Amino acid sequence: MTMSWKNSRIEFERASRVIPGGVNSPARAFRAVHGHPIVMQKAEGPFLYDVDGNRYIDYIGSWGPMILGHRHPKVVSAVKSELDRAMSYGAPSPLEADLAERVVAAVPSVDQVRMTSSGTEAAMSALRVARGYTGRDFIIKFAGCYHGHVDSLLVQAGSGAMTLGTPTSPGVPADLVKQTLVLRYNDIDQLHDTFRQRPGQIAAVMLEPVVGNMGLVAPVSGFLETLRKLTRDDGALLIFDEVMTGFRLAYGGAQERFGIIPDMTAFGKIIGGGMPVGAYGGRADVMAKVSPAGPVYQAGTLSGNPLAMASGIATLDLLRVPGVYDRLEFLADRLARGLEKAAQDAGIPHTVPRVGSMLTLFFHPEPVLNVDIASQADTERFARFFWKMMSRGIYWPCSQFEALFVSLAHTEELIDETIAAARESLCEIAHEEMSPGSAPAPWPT
Ligand code: HOZ
Repeated sequence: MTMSWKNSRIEFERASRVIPGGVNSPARAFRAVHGHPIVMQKAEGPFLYDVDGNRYIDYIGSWGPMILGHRHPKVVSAVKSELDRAMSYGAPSPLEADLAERVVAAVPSVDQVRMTSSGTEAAMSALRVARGYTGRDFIIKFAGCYHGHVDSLLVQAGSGAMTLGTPTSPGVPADLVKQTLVLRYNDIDQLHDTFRQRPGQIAAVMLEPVVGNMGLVAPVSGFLETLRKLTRDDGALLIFDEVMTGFRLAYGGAQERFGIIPDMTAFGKIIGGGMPVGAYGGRADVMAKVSPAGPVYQAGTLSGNPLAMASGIATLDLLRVPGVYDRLEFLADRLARGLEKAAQDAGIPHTVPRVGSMLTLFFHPEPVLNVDIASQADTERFARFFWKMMSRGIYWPCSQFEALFVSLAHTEELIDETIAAARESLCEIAHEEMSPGSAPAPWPT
């Protein structure tokens, strides 16, 4: 367990002089685990390589997009051949319809789709279209769900905002947030109450149908069904944020897996295959409101960028190979069960929720149904575990409130190596906790 992170520290210090906090997104800052980020220089298949030459089995996959593993040869070759033609047109290219056709064919609720450059843009735009379509202003979101850094959605948000203790960010106008109603995830009674209290006022309910941003939290039976019924009866739109779950939990996303058809869907991550892409889509009559077909304005200089489209198309085509999702399910199940057994044997309170190839090892003994329960997890124990895994070459999400992503590049052997590392780490933690202060802090100081 002797891993040097000297060059990472030097690079991070250099970055910190010119970039706020040394990172271009707070979720990767490692603050909750008391260290500095590990700075990467190469990624290949299931592995990341840092600037000190250390290799890691990667369970973040760039926070979700790398479902095939890093640099799949067919994706690389698709991007390279597009690169020989153009980097950006600022004009339509056939690739945009090629990717849109794939999304429309795959996702049950989507008749039309508009490309953006990020998931944040997709969520933000879907919300504007929903308000434009319904002529209503109120929206419902759920505490602990994260939909990017959009003003009206950055309220009691999960992911980095929750990790860093700013779930509702300064800089978001109080007046704007008055139109955001924040409810408890999985609380069916509260949903009924809210729609009863505000009939005909709610433009949209936006949620992660399976949450990846407070750790992995699955919907309880009846939650999505109730949401569908209440929104439909009220004339509000149901928007699924499938930025993480789209093309991951099934080819048609969470909506295919759970059989619930929303009115609109936000995408990101996998549809760009690792390039900066988002998209939002939905029913034809709703999407008819989007400019220039309709009056709701939304735009983007790099939207539909040919390199990003080529990467997304190649990725989606590789995900259509029969057996792909069964394989992901098998690998992730093996990992979840192995982690559960390792924690149980070490006597560490835990729960390991999993849906498809997303999972979280929560240091909490009860099922995690919402952000209040997630917040009770032992984040200090998590921080110790995180660094013990890192020093064993396992790149784990740097917050208790993020999910692990299993890819098709992982193998049974790598999963078993990960479980063995977790077993050793958890046993060490159990031992150290019996004689507090006996072991040095596992994070780089
Ligand atoms: N949704 C991602 C993590 N939960 C975002 C990563 C980021 O904010 O950098």
